[in-house]
Parts: sequence; structure tokens; C-alpha cells
Amino acid sequence: LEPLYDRLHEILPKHAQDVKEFRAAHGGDTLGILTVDMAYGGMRGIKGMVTETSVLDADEGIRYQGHTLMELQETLPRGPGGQEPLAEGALWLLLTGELPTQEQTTLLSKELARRAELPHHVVQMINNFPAELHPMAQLSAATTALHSESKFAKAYASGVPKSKYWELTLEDSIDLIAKLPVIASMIYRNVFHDGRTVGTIDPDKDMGANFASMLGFSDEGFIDLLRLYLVIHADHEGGNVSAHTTHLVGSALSDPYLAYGAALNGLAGPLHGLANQEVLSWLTKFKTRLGEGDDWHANLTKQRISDEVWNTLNSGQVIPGYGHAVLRKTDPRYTCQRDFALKHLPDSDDFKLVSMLYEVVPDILLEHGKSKNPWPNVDAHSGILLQHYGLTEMNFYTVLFGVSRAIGVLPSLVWSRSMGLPLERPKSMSTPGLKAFVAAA
Ligand code: AMX
Repeated sequence: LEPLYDRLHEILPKHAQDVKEFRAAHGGDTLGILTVDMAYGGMRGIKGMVTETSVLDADEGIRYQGHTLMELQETLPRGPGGQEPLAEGALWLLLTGELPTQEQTTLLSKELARRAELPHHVVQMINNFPAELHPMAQLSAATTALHSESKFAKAYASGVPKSKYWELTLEDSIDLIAKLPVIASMIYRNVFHDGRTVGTIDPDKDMGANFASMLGFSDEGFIDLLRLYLVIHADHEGGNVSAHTTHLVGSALSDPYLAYGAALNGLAGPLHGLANQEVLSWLTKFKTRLGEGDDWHANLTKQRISDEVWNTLNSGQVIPGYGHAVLRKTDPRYTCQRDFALKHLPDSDDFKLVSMLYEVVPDILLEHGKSKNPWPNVDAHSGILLQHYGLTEMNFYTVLFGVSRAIGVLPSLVWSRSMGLPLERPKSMSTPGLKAFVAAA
């Protein structure tokens, strides 16, 4: 990985120096007003942390190091015979801020393949998990157990200087990104199949192709979908639960395995990554109510959708896959997947259902009057694409998200360590304290 190390040795120390000078000149400038509602309201809108890898605009969506997802679909290197960008390319971009060449992307593919092997105790641990344990709990536990491999933790214990932290964080991050598809595939084969390994890692193939093969899929369309999936779920700036958890836990100098294990537990929540499973579960129940077996689509009307959505809302539940804490327009990650569906499965009944929901749900959420954003997010679409290619086990969907998210938040951890960002420790207040503060103001 010399070319990557060389670039990072040029880029990151220069950036850290730039930040130092910026802080010396503007460290005392204010970033906005804090209100009592913000303190109670999950800190929405507070500009309180720095994430260099990506920035989310409420209307436009995410940009990875300045590039929109639509741009990256055009500019990142693609897999052989495929039309979708490679996750390794996104990884290079998020780490360096530079669009990679094909050669640089291939270098990362080979390196990830080389580092994929799991230690014996983690293999044993995964094979001993009961099939009833949710795949996300298995993924997080196995990730945490990889702590045994941490080069960061070992070097820290032997007194490595702070200036080297980012290099060790990078080593662990690349190792972990390489191992996650293997862990995920083992969990998939154990929980939903006979537990036997199917595909093995081919060092001449990309991450998406190897991951698909280990899951047991060879369809070129599925491989390309997985490549797209791995790219679009990788990063969503710093405040979302999984990114923020990685940053927070990493700020205690817990190594990347411990930090990302914690993040996966957050991703497993229904308001965050588990929403992709929740969407499919909602759709499946709705289809059952519409008709027996495959007959449901004959009874599908906008009125039936509207009734179902109102029933869900009136029973106090959220419509999974809709709304967002920051976005105020349709999530471009939804649009990327919709475009994929229009290209590859335009006649799918499930796609028609998801498209009809897109026409019906936003108006209902507006009329309902609670959600600040009535538009679909990334999770509204992913499930039906996976169903189309035969990955039907919805309890597994968030694991795919978990493999992808590492590609964004771990590079962010590398940037944080290179800037020497400190332990995160915001001030909290009690309600009597807030009342006294407001009274005295
Ligand atoms: N259906 C029904 N009600 C919704 C809603 C939805 N899809 N989205 C928001 N609301 C409600 C909230 O529950 C809240 O109600 P409350 O005042 O009774 O608590 C009110 O609208 C205001 O919420 P908000 O400010 O618009 O959203 P938020 O920032 O608090 O939460 C999110 C954002 C994503 C958790 C929320 O929109 C939601 O629960 N969506 C459904 C779950 C989902 O799709 N999550 C995935 C998000 C993407 C991801 O992280 N993978």
C-alpha cells in the first residue's frame, strides 16, 4: 500500500497544520446560537464537531470529499463488466480527498483481499453464535472481538508517540474493512443456510464481487448492486448515530475495532440502520393483507396504500424509510437505487409498490403534520432490490449497511487522529440547571 501511505503522509500532516493555523486565527469565532430546544432535541442543528470525509446538505444530500453520489457513479472506477462504482475507489477518495485511478483502486482491492483472513477465535465465536441471535448483534460482537488484532492498541500500550496514531488507526481500519465481508458472509451462511463456506476471496476481484461470492451469489446484476450499495451507504457526515459513535468511542483512543463495534450497535437501531429491515417487514405485512401469495399486486391501489399508511401512523408507529434528521428532500441514495431499479427491474411488482409509496406517502406525512421531512431515505428502497436478486432474508439487511458504513467512518477516524482531535466531552445540563441558567440570563 506504499502509494496510499505516501499520499497520506503528504496530505494529512499538511491538513493538520492548516487546521492549527485556522484555529490560531479563528478559534474564538462563534458558530451559531444554542437554544434550550437544541439541548432537549437530540442536538439537531448544533455545529459541534468536525468530520472531514463528507458533508450533508439538507436539500442536495451527501457529498464525499466534495463529490455528490451521482458524480461518483460517473467518476469512480468500475468493476469489470459492471456499471456501478467500486467501494475501494470510494475508500481511497474518503481517505485522501482525491479521486483514485483504476490502478490505485486495484491496489486497494488486492490489499483488502490479502488482509481478509479472520483469527481462529473469531471464526469459532461466529460459529458458536445461536442462529436466533440477530445478525447485527453477531456482527458487532465479532468486530469487537477483533480487538485482539489491533495494531493501534498494541502500539499504544508500548508508548507510541501521538504523531503515529493515525498511521496505526489506518492499519487497523484497512484490516477491519477487509475482514467485515468475511464476517458478514459467515453470519449469513450460518443463520440462513447450512453454515458451509461457498465462495472464497479471489485476489484479482474487487470487494463487491468477492463479498457477493462469499454470500453465495454469482449474478452479475447482484454483484453490481452490491458495489453500488457499498458505495452509497458508506458515509453520511459525522452526526448520525453510527458515525458519531465511531468518533466518540475513538476519541477515547479505543482502537478502531472497539469504536466500530460500538457504532454497529447504534446502526442496529430501528430509527437508524435497522430501518431497511423494518421497511421490508412493513411491505411484507402490507402485501399479505392485500392478497394471498403473488396475488397481492392485483389489489394494489393508491387508496389501499393510503389506508395502510394512515393505519400505521394512527397506531403511533413511524413509516419506516421516510423522514430524516437532516435531509429535507428525497435522499439521493434513494434516487441512485431507483435509477438502478429502472434499469434492471422496471417490471418488478415490488418496485412498482415502492414507486407507488413514493407517490402517496409524502402527502400523507405532510397532512399528518409531524415529520419535518416527508421524503424517502436510503432505506425505503434497498430491500426490494436485494429481494429481486434472491437475498430475501431481511434480518440480514442491516449487516450489509454495517459492512459499507466502515468504508466512511473509519477513514474519518484516521483524519481525526491525524488532526489530534481530543476526547469528546460536551457539557450536559440538568433541567433545574437549565432553568436557573435561563432565569439568570
Ligand atoms: N413516520 C411517522 N412519523 C415520523 C416519521 C415517519 N417516517 N419521521 C418523523 N416522524 C415524526 C417523529 O417521530 C417525530 O414525532 P414526535 O414529535 O411524536 O416524536 C416528529 O415526526 C418530528 O420528527 P423529525 O424532526 O421530522 O425527525 P427526527 O429528526 O426526530 O427523526 C428519523 C428522524 C429518521 C428518526 C425519523 O424521520 C423516523 O423515525 N423515520 C422512520 C425510520 C427511518 O426511516 N429511519 C432511517 C433513517 C436513515 C438512516 O439512518 N438509515
